[in-house]
Amino acid sequence: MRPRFTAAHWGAYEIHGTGAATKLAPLPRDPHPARIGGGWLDAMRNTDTRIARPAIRAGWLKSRDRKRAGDAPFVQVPWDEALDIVAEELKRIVDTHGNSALYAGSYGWAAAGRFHHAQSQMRRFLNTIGGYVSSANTYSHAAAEVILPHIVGLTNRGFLDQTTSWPLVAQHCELLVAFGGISKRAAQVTSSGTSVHETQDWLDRARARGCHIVNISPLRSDVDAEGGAEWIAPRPGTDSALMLALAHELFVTGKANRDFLSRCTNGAEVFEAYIMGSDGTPKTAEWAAEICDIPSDTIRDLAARMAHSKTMINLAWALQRADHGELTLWAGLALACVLGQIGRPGTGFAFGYGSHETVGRPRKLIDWPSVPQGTNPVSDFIPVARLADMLANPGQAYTYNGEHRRYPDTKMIWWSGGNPFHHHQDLARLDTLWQRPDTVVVMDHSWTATARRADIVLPTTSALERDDLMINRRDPALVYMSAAMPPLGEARDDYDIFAALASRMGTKDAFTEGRSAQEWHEALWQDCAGVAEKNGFDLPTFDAFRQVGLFDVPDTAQERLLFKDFVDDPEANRLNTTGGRIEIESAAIAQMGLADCPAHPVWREPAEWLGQAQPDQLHLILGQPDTRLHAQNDSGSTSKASKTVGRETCTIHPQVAQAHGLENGDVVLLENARGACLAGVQVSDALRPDTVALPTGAWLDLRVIDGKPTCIHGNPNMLTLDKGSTGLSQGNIAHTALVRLRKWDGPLPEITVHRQPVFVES
Ligand SMILES: Nc1nc2c(c(=O)[nH]1)N[C@H]1C(S)=C(S)[C@@H](COP(=O)(O)OP(=O)(O)OC[C@H]3O[C@@H](n4cnc5c(=O)[nH]c(N)nc54)[C@H](O)[C@@H]3O)O[C@H]1N2
Ligand SMILES: Nc1nc2c(c(=O)[nH]1)N[C@H]1C(S)=C(S)[C@@H](COP(=O)(O)OP(=O)(O)OC[C@H]3O[C@@H](n4cnc5c(=O)[nH]c(N)nc54)[C@H](O)[C@@H]3O)O[C@H]1N2
Ligand SMILES: [Mo]
Repeated sequence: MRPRFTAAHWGAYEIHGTGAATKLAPLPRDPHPARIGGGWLDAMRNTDTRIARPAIRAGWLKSRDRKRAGDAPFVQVPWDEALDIVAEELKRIVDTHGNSALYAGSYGWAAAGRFHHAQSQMRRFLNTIGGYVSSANTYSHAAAEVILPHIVGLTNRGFLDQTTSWPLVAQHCELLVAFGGISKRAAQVTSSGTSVHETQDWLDRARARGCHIVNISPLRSDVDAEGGAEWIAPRPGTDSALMLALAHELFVTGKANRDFLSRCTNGAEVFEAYIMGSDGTPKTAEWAAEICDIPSDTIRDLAARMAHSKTMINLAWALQRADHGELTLWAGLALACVLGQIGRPGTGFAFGYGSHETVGRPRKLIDWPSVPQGTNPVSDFIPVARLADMLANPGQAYTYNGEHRRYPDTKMIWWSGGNPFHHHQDLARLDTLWQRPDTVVVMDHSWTATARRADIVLPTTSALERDDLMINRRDPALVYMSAAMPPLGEARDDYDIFAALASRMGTKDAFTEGRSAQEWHEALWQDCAGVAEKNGFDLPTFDAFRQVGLFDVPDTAQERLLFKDFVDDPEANRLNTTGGRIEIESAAIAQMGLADCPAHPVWREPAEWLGQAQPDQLHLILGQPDTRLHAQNDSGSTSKASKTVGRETCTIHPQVAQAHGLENGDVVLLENARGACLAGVQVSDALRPDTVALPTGAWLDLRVIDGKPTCIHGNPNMLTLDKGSTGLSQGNIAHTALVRLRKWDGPLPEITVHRQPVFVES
């Protein structure tokens, strides 16, 4: 029998068997299937953590109280009752306070299918009833999204689209300097789904040809050790100082590419003067050695090797998810300009090789259609990571990309397809501020920490319970996603839920356009056929596609070389910046007058860092988890198998283990002024001794222990700092946090977040 298929952000799968015997098998063509996939099916079958029926928080139902807490009791109600209540409340909020009182930024990854995309459906619905306050940018790379248009004249997406392709790196690059590494772990994932995982192979090919990789990161594992890589581990948050010192070294040794600087950049003189000490401090190797805590000889030696090799500089996205993240990205680009190898095969500058599987993929990009969302009549938005600030300070002023804006006054929150009690920083603060709005509606398939903090919970199907289309402009295959299991309990598709709400709001025709989900799939496919035709190929009929399940887009091979045309002829191919070149100094940014983001890249001390730490403080490293996508699949077998005594596992250095009398399998309390969490211990010498690594994504299980808000399950966002990266982008700074650690020898509280909440009768 011909297999059926499904897909997720971490890969595409064949569906084998039926009923209890159903199994998912990665596509045979995928050389490196994602580890994450192992826990998908059982997480979606987990009746302890799935939401089976609509539910309303008992306190809200009874008296509209706002006591949203992780352990709040719920009343299960029939669908019609839940939908009536939601529609009534939505009308009340909009009529009383206007649509600007509805915050539905609803950031999150949801599922990979093109039609049943939670946020698209939600926005489409809310746009039919007058709109909502939205959010700008992402948790992934907000700082880059805002600064790149100023300094290279491209959006972040445009920049990623032009990233030099991996084959050119594999063929030509001699020295790959990877700030934040290039890891198999993060490259498991790409937004919208992928039929193959190739990043690892490109890295291996480069190495096989003799390319030397320098992993500049607190973690050795940020480049796989088996393949071989040199490891330099500066203090976290100090990369920009290292970059400035590398540039200094190039200038003083006469290795700076002055031809490139004068032809292709603006502001190089000011930058050079700063590097040479216009502020009183030359940015020498000794200067940076002190800040970064690495030997000055290492810096000098690396600069020399960069100058005499064909060198590619890559920054992992993580580097700008930190205090002054804009400046770090900018410093990396400026260093690449001083080196002057941008625009040549396999060298120059990249942002995010390894951060997503598709970055640098040598494929033609095809702009497939998506579900039209309509237009939002409300123009108000917040920078996505300023969620808690918005709740704390309605009306307060803040800056964003040169604008002076004010936070709206939120009375209702709508979240579908995201998990702020996973992704936001300083979760104890968010937990307090979350009590402010009148009403919180959450749509999800699982009882996440966010669903538990809602007033009204509407259970959705997961991607495994419905048909959909995997259509990713960066992937060479289109996948017809077939349902692998029936909807769990009373779960409904987001589309059906919004259609039923639209009926109640009087906008059903506008929302559905009279189509069923399958009719939407067919209509989308028709639109795809038009796009295919423009690209010179035909798609099969919808029925044929559904039968076969996979379509391989023909002739997708395409290589790209970032800024080649511009570097070949900067006058003829000006960049879309103020001065038409790469801006090492930006008049537009200078004009904003931001204290924390001046006119050119500089070193600024982060809000918290090891250079200003007590001897017993450690820097918290929180990479993306190897066994999950964020908090998704945390209740599945693969994620659970990676835990220690049921908690997220943190990695500590043997010196820390010795100082605190710890060994593998122990439990520690990580804490700072903001909160605390319990984590299991794994000892390894593959990280800086003054750091502790704890992946993100353990479902928040919050208690108060010794007066302190504590996640007993190991969620690192209890410890992170909720502050904008700079007044330019206001991006999150998840990677900027110091903690203390001690052995936990108290009783181990039982984890309850992987169980159903308490249900009561109304
Ligand atoms: N400390 C720290 N925090 C971080 C980061 C970090 O590096 N460090 N990284 C940040 C980054 S880069 C990101 S992108 C964010 C990610 O943050 P999120 O995207 O919020 O995390 P997910 O767990 O992927 O949340 C997606 C939610 O959608 C739900 N869902 C799945 N399918 C459907 C569906 O069909 N319908 C509906 N309604 N819901 C569905 C899932 O169950 C899940 O709860 O986290 C950020 N947070
Ligand atoms: N398995 C898996 N893969 C994922 C995801 C997932 O949830 N699970 N999420 C996806 C998403 S949404 C995104 S945005 C991308 C993010 O992709 P990345 O940002 O590339 O991934 P991270 O794991 O956040 O960070 C990479 C590494 O940066 C290092 N690092 C931290 N601080 C510093 C520093 O100050 N200096 C230097 N030099 N290095 C530092 C850490 O050691 C960390 O391992 O990952 C994607 N890939
Ligand atoms: Mo992300």
